Amino acid sequence: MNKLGPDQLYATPLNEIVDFSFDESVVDVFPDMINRSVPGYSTLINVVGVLSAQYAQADSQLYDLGCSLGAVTMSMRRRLLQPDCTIFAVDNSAAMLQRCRQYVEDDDASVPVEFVCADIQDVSIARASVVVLNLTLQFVDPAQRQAVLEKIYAGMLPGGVLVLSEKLAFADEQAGLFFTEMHHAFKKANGYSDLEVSQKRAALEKVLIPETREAHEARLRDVGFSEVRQWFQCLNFVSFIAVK
Ligand code: GEK
Repeated sequence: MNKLGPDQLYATPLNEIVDFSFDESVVDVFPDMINRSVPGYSTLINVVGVLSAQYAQADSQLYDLGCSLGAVTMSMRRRLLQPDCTIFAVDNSAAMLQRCRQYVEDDDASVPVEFVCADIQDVSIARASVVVLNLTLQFVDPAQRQAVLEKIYAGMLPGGVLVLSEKLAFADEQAGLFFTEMHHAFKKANGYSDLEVSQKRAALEKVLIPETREAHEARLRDVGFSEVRQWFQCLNFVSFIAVK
């Protein structure tokens, strides 16, 4: 078993900040990184499992798109009560998916999990009762996001749900400044230095592109979802549930 460790990827000054990628160096520090960087992450993971159990349908498929180390997959898997379901854990980082597979196989829940190393833009979705995009759509080219959601919608069963969690941008400048400052304070309270926060921000600048709440809600409705609700917010991180 590989050892997990503290996230120190940006702790020393770097000559050049390259675009962030989910490579081998990130895998070992990922749980520490995401817990210290995303306010409310553990609540998100726990409640996504609860929501999934409510909406999962017998003999259907559940998708964890951008699964990283499988936190959502495990939360869904442990709570699922409906028979004959399969969970698809999808990520385009081979390093992430390999470790995810190891964790899921070490877990003793019984729902079958299929591991798919692919871009979520290319993966096919079928007979889906639950699809989760937990902090993943924000890494997809904004011009491709509508097509990804349309493909997901088309592969969902009536009454199925999409759970979409994202970092938010704000149209209002004051709100944007407030949430940026508070998110920075959250990271500092979790032990990151100013240098770490600023180097990480530079590495993510072209890679993680947040959109506003209004843009997300409008796109989900445009794609066809009949009910769209925001069920979670902690600082500048939100989650929506959209029902087909
Ligand atoms: C969690 N959901 O712990 N196709 C497939 N995977 C992708 C793509 C893509 N186009 N783009 C990014 N990824 C997880 C957290 S992390 C969020 C999700 C974060 C993958 C990427 O490899 C990474 O594993 C994940 O999406 C984003 O609940 O680190 O801020």
